[in-house]
Amino acid sequence: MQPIKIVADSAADLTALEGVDFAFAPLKIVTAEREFIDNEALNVQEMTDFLYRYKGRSSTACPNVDDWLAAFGDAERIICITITGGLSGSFNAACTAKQLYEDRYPARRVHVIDSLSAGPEITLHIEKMREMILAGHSFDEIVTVLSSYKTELLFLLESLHNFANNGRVSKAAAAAAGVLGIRALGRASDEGTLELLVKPRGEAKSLAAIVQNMKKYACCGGKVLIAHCYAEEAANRLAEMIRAAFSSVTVRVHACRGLCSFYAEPGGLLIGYEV
Ligand code: X90
Repeated sequence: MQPIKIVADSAADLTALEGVDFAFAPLKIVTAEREFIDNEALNVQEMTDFLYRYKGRSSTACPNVDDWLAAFGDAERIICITITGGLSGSFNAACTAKQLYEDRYPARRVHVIDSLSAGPEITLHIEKMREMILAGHSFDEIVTVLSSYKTELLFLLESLHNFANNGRVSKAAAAAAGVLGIRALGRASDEGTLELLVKPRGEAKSLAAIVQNMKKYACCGGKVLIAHCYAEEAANRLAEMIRAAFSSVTVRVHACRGLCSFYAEPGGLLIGYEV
């Protein structure tokens, strides 16, 4: 059987994956003064500090076709997952790379998945791929199982400034929802865009609202991954609340890498879970 490589972009918050062939294509965080490549060498703390002080415009850029081809390397079988195509060009670039790759090497196969999400929801799908590869499943079996692997993403953001400034939500919509500079809880919509749910006040109410919406949006007591942007304490507190609310969950907490930190902003939490 052909070995299978997992390829993602840096929105998955993973720089390495044990026991399987893995590579990722980094996104970039761009300012007039400095550009940050979201790879394993990025010092996220230093980037966040710089952005906090920086008064100019900042934006992001998705991997281009060559970045994806570099991540594909020379693998025979590739399963590739991207940040939501609803907010980024990453998925389109990966699809173009797949076409070129398969034309150039007719015996090779690339399956590209639009996660319609970001951060820990992508990580869950990658962990599922990894488990299946290690258990010896075939490329086709893994692709089939993944297509019906159901997960959700909730996010608690301190501000939507970087989304609004980059046209990922319209300024008018953000202003109408009253979320500029205000904490908002939302979910990744079925189209892979931001769906705002509530504007909770204070940390206790915010964390309670997350648990409440996990119930509403079908948390099944399986795996939960919490990614935080400089909010480790809140993330750990939330993990305890989730363990208390759902029997049989396994909850893990990790820090966002560059791209997710840029959009989540300090204080932000992303919660991916199985449904
Ligand atoms: O430049 C680019 O192509 C990247 C644009 C990325 C925009 C989305 C980043 C999301 C980061 C923040 C909260 C969760 C959002 C839910 C997505 C549906 C994570």
